[in-house]
Amino acid sequence: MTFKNLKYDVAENIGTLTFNRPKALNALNRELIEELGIVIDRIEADPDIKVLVLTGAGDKAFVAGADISELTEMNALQAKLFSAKGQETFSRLESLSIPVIAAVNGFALGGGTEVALACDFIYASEKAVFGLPEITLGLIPGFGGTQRLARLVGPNRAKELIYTGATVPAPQAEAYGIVNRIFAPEELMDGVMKTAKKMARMGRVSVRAAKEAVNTGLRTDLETGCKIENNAFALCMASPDAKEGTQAFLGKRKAAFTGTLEK
Ligand code: CO8
Repeated sequence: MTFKNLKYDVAENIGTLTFNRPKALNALNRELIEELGIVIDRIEADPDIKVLVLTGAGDKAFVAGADISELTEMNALQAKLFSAKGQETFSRLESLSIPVIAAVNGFALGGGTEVALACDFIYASEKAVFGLPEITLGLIPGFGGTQRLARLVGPNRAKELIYTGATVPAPQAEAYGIVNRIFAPEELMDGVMKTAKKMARMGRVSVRAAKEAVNTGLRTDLETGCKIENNAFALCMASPDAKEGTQAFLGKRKAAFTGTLEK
């Protein structure tokens, strides 16, 4: 299937989704959000995809936000529906059962920072710039940015960034805990793929359980989170991959995970 605003490629069990509107710095229009939803459906239905990578076409931007020319055409109700659609789609991205890495290769502003925050973690080029500049347009973030940024960096830092619309270069974003690792621009995708391949070799059941334990646990108190972890641990223990992983360790060989559950 081909898309108008995205590219989606698969190699070695890794899906790469490229926001592909370089003339508009990959800004998110309604059609692109629809297409993103279709790719998410496809990934959920494909057990061969073990990791998803998100990046932007061209060498300037990851995503420069929601498409401002489209926003100006919307009334309040249409904007509310678009915000809800984006929030829902980014939440589905966040809840994908596989790891998702944002490879931020340039500007990630507004909706660009918001989609990156819905990924499991962010690797960035030295040229990357983050920020939620919606306030400078008389708006606020509408794709989950007020919520995810505050949870990630704490409310005080998030409020400062959101109220001023300040942009944050990659090293500062790393210091804030928004970015895990920074690379020279030409080394970003290699660095991302190295980590993606490492994760793709792990067992699907335990990767999924780990992601669910962290994500669901963060939405609750520590005691309940530990209970979630405890149940997820038991599920892993019942999987063929746990037998394989532990026996491979004892046999001093490399584990060959199948990612299956016993019937
Ligand atoms: N939307 C539409 N077009 C854009 C966008 C955008 N967000 N960003 C850039 N473009 C276009 C420019 O209009 C320009 O087009 P053209 O060549 O036809 O004039 C082209 O991309 C190149 O951009 P610039 O010439 O501006 O490039 P610069 O290198 O001078 O500047 C910047 C790069 C700094 C990234 C600059 O383009 C910029 O500030 N962009 C806007 C950033 C921004 O404000 N983003 C937030 C948007 S609002 C948002 O994300 C809200 C999300 C929640 C929505 C909720 C639903 C209602």
